[in-house]
Amino acid sequence: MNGNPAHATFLRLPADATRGIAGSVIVPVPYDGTSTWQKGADAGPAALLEASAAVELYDIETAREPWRDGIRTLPVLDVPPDPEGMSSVVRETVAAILDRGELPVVLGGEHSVTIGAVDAAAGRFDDLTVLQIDAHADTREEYEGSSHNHACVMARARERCPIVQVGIRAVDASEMPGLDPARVFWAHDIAGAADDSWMDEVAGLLTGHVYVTIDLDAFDPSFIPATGTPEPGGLEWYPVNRLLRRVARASRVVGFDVVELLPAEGHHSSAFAAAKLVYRFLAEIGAARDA
Ligand SMILES: [Mn+2]
Repeated sequence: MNGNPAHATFLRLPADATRGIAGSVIVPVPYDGTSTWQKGADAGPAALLEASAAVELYDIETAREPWRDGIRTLPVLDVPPDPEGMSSVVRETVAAILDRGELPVVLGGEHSVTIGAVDAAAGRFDDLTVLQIDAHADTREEYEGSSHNHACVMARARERCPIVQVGIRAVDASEMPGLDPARVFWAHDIAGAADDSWMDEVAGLLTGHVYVTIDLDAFDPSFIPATGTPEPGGLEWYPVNRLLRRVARASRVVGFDVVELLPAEGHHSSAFAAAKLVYRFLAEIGAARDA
């Protein structure tokens, strides 16, 4: 490997490390235009990319080196401040990646960065399902004057395709009538589950093509505290990894995002966990395609 990328890259891979391979494309979107409580998610992509330099390139669980499948990192996406304009830029960028047969991996930024990515994926795949792993349902029709607020992400997604929601433990009363109990996997039920059979139910609801959006606040704040809205009672590391493995084997994952990292002094473990999560999911997707 040689060559020096002009911008921060995932795993600090040289820009030409896997030239010519149609692999995955990391899309950093440092956007924080609509978040409602703690600000700072715009610093998320840079913190994740910096932490990724410390991720081991060998993945133990799949016995693979996923970077060999090809991982490119785009320069930080230049987006306008309004969420609708930002969503258009993300949509065009992700659509171009999908057109090349590559796998987009969007790094937030706050959760509204997902809207454009889902738009692009739903435009390309008729049988898309969006799997959301999140503490929040994010199904408000509108919030603080915008239909593209981060609290509205899944309301926009379900206009395009079926959705499945995992890890949910914070909703507004107005959202409850619109949630489908058969497609919501509440955090308190997951915490009390005797085994992983709920993951089979999740996989059973998916269609041939799946886009996965991972809000880091889905995880328990005891080990990922650096998010904008940390909710207690979150998911643990290994169950989520097992879920991602099942999803990658049950369906074709056409893209995913990891959002809402809000870097905080003394909490670099959160950025590292986010980086490792991206690499682990790429490992599972690659292993499923090889199988
Ligand atoms: Mn959330």
